[in-house]
Amino acid sequence: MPVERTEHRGAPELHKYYEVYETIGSGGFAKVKLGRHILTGEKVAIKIMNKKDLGNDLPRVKVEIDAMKNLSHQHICRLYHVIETSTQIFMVLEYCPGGELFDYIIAKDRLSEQETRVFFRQIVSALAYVHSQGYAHRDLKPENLLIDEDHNLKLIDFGLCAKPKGGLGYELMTCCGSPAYAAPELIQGKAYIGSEADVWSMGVLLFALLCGYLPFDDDNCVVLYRKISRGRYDNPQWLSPGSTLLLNQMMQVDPKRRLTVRQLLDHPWVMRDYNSPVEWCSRKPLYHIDEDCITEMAVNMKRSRESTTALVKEWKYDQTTATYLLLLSKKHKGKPVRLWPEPAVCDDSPLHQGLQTRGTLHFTDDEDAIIVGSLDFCSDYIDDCPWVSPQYTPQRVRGRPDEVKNKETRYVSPSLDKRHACSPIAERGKTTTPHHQRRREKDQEQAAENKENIAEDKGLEIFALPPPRTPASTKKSSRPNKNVLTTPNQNANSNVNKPTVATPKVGGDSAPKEQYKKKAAESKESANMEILAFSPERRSRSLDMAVVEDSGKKKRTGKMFGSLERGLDKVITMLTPSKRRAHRGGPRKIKAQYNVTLTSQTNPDQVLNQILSILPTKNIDFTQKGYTLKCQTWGDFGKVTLAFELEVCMLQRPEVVGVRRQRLKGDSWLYKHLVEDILATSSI
Ligand code: H91
Repeated sequence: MPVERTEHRGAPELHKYYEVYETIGSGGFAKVKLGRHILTGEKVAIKIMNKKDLGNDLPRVKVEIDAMKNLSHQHICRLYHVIETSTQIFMVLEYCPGGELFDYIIAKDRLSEQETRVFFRQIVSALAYVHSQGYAHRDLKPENLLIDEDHNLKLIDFGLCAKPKGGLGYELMTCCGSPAYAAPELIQGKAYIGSEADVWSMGVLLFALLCGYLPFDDDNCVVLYRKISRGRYDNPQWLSPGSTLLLNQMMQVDPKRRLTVRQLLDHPWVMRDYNSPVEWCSRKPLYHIDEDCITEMAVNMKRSRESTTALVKEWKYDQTTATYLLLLSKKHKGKPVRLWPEPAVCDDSPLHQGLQTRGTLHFTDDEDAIIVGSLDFCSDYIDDCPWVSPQYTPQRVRGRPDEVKNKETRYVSPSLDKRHACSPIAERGKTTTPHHQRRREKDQEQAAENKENIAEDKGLEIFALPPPRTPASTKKSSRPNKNVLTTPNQNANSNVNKPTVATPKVGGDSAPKEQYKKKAAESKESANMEILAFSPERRSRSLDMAVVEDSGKKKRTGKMFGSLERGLDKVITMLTPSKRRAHRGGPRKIKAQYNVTLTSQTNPDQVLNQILSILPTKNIDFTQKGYTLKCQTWGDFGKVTLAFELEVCMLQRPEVVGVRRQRLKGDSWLYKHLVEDILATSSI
């Protein structure tokens, strides 16, 4: 059976060490997939780039890789491994299940001053460190800050960063970054100091956190540039005098009058509730080698501790680096510092072999996939973003279809793994010794305790559900004007003036964070309850919620790292036609979280048709697969400006239709406005 070709096919080096799952996002010429490092069992994000597609952007990737190798900080996404083939580059990165800060902001409309402060201190911490290492980031925006499983921020995308040879005090010339966040001196083409430009962007970012929209915004670039150059923006009335002052000090047109990051560290606004300056030093310095990790690796590699240490210290960003850093990360999370003690299959050293008896998908040279273990969501693996894949020829659907179509075009067939002929599926399972099995089971139990359920991790559980949307945003509207949607929402942040954060412990940045985590959980519960109480009118506009698929449906919620043996059975079952057909009948059943807009309707086909009739009026191209619409908008030069998915789905409680949305490509704010517009005009 044919399967869709994916970019990482024919990258044995990657599949040797990682299980590769579904696409979780894309950025520029990169596609990001969820993966698992086989030896440690840790989840990772794999950024996949095709050298051919990169073209002139290839140097940017090199810049990013070099920077990320040098930067090791609690608020910077960690690079673990770089794999380069003749055609592709894979960057294996720290996995941040919370997704982008941008989505978090728009799901909540805007953040309270207290929550903003928690995040802002982390941003200041990351930037102070980046600058201390001689770099300027130059592309600071909420899309480039990810939320990890502990609700901490991690800075990403160092492709535009600069390290002036003579130090950060030296001027730069290249104008880069996102215009809305760019400093006046940068857009005017003047020479500028990277760190000063970063402070401006941090000001714009701070404004976006506190307000939920941008201080300088316009569809017309010339007008936007003029607004930025003047540096004038409106302060909404809900901003406290302290916030207004700080924003003003950061968004000073004259860079010399702007605050410096050093000044931000102990700024009164930043210190409020903490009474301590931001800690910016790295808590993860690479020069400190962890003995526990070395011991575990030495045992696994059958090497001495000394030679293992020497190997780690080479920092080659290979399997050794990845194994060490991921073991260290396990240790920091309180998990056992343990590697999977797999028996060697084809090689003496499992560390260098990486091939495991557990679930993984391997591809043979003739492009057929073979399933070698447990994956509850292996169908997700092939469920890629079609337009990113050059081989995919979508059937473009225009206008209003009469019926819901469901074309299942991709299929994974179990076949013999030719490449690893020495370890066919069944035998692999058996090669595990009882000792290994026991240890693995124990680890799996522990992993389960540690909430290793992938469905929970996919950015779904750690988020606070948004507070009920304010009348301004819940109101049905057919206004196509994006400005209306970005109009400052006067009431959204009801807790701005009601501080809920007690004075934290001195000396830590995470002090009020704990309370936010708690609040997040509470808010999630209360928001879930609240849906029931919403009027249909309010429900339809109310929640931007993410999706957890109905646990009854196996697709995404199965414990990915559960029993191998059971998993193998499931894979086979899952691929049987009957099971797939069962899925075909109607829309997916999901649990409402965020990234899902609830409607007041109960008929999914009606909702789908309403959306389908609106898309052409907004010049949105789309391909339809069942209840999922993969949408695209095009720019003047035939380039895709936005790509996103809308999926009509059924919610359980209340039993109404929801629309899940996911941005895949393009400007986040544009996407926010457009999707809100589609949903508002669809009168659902
Ligand atoms: N944007 C700028 O969508 C548009 C979950 C998710 C989880 C991730 C870890 C690392 C990266 C992305 C992750 C991620 C790009 C990562 C790191 C670096 C980098 C890039 C990605 C998107 C791409 C997908 C991202 C979010 C940002 C998700 N993503 N969901 N862990 O350069 Cl250093 Cl491109």
